[in-house]
Amino acid sequence: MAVAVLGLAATLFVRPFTRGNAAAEDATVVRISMSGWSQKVVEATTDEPLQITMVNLDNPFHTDGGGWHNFVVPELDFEARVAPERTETFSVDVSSLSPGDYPFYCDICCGGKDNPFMQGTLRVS
Ligand SMILES: [Cu+2]
Repeated sequence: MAVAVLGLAATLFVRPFTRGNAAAEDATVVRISMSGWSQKVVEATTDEPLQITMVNLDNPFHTDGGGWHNFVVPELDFEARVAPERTETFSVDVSSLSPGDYPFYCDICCGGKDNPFMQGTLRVS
């Protein structure tokens, strides 16, 4: 009983700080803000899905896009959005791609995909 109560207390204590901010252990972590991606090249292999954790550093008071960012891979028709000051981990299935370089970008803010800071390369091997 004591263990259960402690467990519940721990859950209640921890949850507000982790909800929406859980990063998968093996995920590739990229940070995004109005000044661009922390990583211009993200590597993946065709034999396993890319686990990517996107950390949105911006707050909701940005007039351009309200602080939201997204991760778009046009080649895959893939889009994931991350709310201001949140962290999301998602899985990208790259198995349909041939090895090579593919663009990714954020097109919510700052000139979108035409802004060099909002672009990167998905490198598939
Ligand atoms: Cu953005």
